[in-house]
Amino acid sequence: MTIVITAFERSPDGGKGLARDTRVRWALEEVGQPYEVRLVSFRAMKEPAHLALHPFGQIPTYEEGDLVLFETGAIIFHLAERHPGLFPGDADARARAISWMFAALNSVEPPILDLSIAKFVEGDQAWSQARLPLVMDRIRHRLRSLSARLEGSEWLDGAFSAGDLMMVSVLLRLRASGLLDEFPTLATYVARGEARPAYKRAFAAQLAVNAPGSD
Ligand code: GTB
Repeated sequence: MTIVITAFERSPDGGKGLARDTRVRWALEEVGQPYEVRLVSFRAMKEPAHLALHPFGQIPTYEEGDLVLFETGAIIFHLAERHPGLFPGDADARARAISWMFAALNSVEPPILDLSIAKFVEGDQAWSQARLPLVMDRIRHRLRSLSARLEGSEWLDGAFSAGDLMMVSVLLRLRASGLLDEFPTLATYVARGEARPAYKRAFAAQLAVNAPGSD
């Protein structure tokens, strides 16, 4: 059955791989599943055909026959359950990998999103500059704990898992802020994720769509 995901027709990041289809592409590459991509414009995302797939009118979505999924956490969880490569065989290790997926999405990503909102959505507000140090410190607070836990290990819990895929994907968004470089353990961890052949294939595939001049 052909797997079809959706992605931006043209990502605002110009191919840096920060839009969330990249993490789904990465998971598909890790488990060796071929997939097709349907590109959608910002307008098409809010039209009924796409809203039937994604209630909030966003990307990415995932279609596999009659199954339609949204939310990258759910999509990657589904792939990890159905195919070898992203969850460990041992039941307890699998449960811990799931903890790390949730940690990435619920504990680490929210303060990082706050920074994007503070810069790009609220940036023209009079109070925006004054709030930035506070937002950055909330991120540092999380990164400090994560870095301490990761110290001396390649991955979060033994072998690479969907937990690492999600955590690296979330952390990648910090690179431009310079915050990642304050935590060398995390910067090396992210680089380790990016060095995986599956990540490289996923990155190249989104770049082919989004790089300037790639019409
Ligand atoms: N919780 C959902 C998930 O994990 O699937 C969040 C999905 C989401 O935020 N999708 C974004 C979207 O569709 C794209 S990834 N936005 C359009 C809209 O809401 O109308 C977020 C994103 C967009 C662009 C960049 N960038 O250019 O750097 C980075 C991340």
